[in-house]
Amino acid sequence: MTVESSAARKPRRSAAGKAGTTGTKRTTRSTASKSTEPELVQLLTPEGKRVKNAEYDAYVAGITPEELRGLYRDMVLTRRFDAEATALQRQGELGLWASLLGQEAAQIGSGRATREDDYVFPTYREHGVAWCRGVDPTNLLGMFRGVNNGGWDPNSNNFQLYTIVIGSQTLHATGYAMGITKDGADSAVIAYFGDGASSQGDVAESFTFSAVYNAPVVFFCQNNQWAISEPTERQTRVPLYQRAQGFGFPGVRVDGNDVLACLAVTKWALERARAGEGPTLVEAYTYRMGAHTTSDDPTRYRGDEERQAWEAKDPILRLRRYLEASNHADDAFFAELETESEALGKRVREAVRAMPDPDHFAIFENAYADGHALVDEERAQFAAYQASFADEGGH
Ligand SMILES: Cc1ncc(C[n+]2csc(CCOP(=O)(O)OP(=O)(O)O)c2C)c(N)n1
Ligand SMILES: [Mg+2]
Repeated sequence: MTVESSAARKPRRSAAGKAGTTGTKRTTRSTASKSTEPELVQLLTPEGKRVKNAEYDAYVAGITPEELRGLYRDMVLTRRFDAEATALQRQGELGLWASLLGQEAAQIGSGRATREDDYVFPTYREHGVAWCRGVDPTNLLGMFRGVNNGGWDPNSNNFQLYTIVIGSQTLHATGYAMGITKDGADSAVIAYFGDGASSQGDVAESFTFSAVYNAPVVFFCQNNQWAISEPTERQTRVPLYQRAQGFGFPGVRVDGNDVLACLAVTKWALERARAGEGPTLVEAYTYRMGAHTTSDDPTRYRGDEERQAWEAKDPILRLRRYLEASNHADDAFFAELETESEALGKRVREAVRAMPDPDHFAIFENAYADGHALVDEERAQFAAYQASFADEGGH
């Protein structure tokens, strides 16, 4: 298998798509200033008003009230699950948790845009995308409890394991996307990463490779304004979506707190990929409402005013306003969802507490297929350490 063959690959379908393969005509303002409101694709205002968009309306034109309620349900249940996980960490049941609070629209919109046969490469924060892919939320918690090394079979839902090595999954996604074109597959790949990750060499390399090999991959960057304590200004002097232009593929900035816009833009980008038109960079402009992880204290590096400004753009609230104003959901729907949320919280709590502790020595078996002298030494050291606890009986 040579990489040259995919470079010569022709678009699999001749559909021209809506955009060329270069340029950033959708969103044109060029400023690194955070104080300037960025130009972005928006279909629902923070007040829940539907606004027309000539380029992207078509991608959500057929959406039914039931599907809109479904998006709302996805976001509410994801937020509930996330809150439960944060609480479980505080209660000592999890070692760590990375909350997605505030990013529900970016994740549910993009996640629901994927097709079953598409393949998803997440970071460690994509709990909403996992939900859309059908990964049971309780499975996300094993690694954070320290009882397993992942928690789900990536190929069951085409949802890779969480990746902590910042940006590395964009290379995995690119390689995978180059591979599926050789298989003649008509599916696409989506790689999630953050604003901080955009500074990693891996991300730049994946942009180069995917562009020159015309790989069917969507780079979905959730710009949540922070990389732990570093603001986006420390990552880039231009809006992130504009980076794509230099690599020769389109970049779009979408309102990451608008689930409809995220759905529409991601559908467009995935369709481009499937049609053989190569990669797209989607920058979902959003906000990390909580701490980076439960080990972080954001009050040390950012003020309350910023959070308050973003609370007014809450992704769940704006869809609720739209559903209510358009009579697409009644009180009974919201009440039932509240009951369902509570049941989910309870199920997650119980599942976590029931997770069996792993064999303490299993970790040594996962490093090398055929063993290694250094690992043998470390295993022996660990065994001696364990044995030093008399009441533990050596384990
Ligand atoms: C290669 C690498 N460098 C550094 C880290 C430590 N680290 C963990 S999360 C993080 C910030 C990531 O920020 P961003 O990409 O914006 O994603 P977010 O956490 O905001 O979702 C860093 C530097 C890491 N995990 N991997
Ligand atoms: Mg970030």
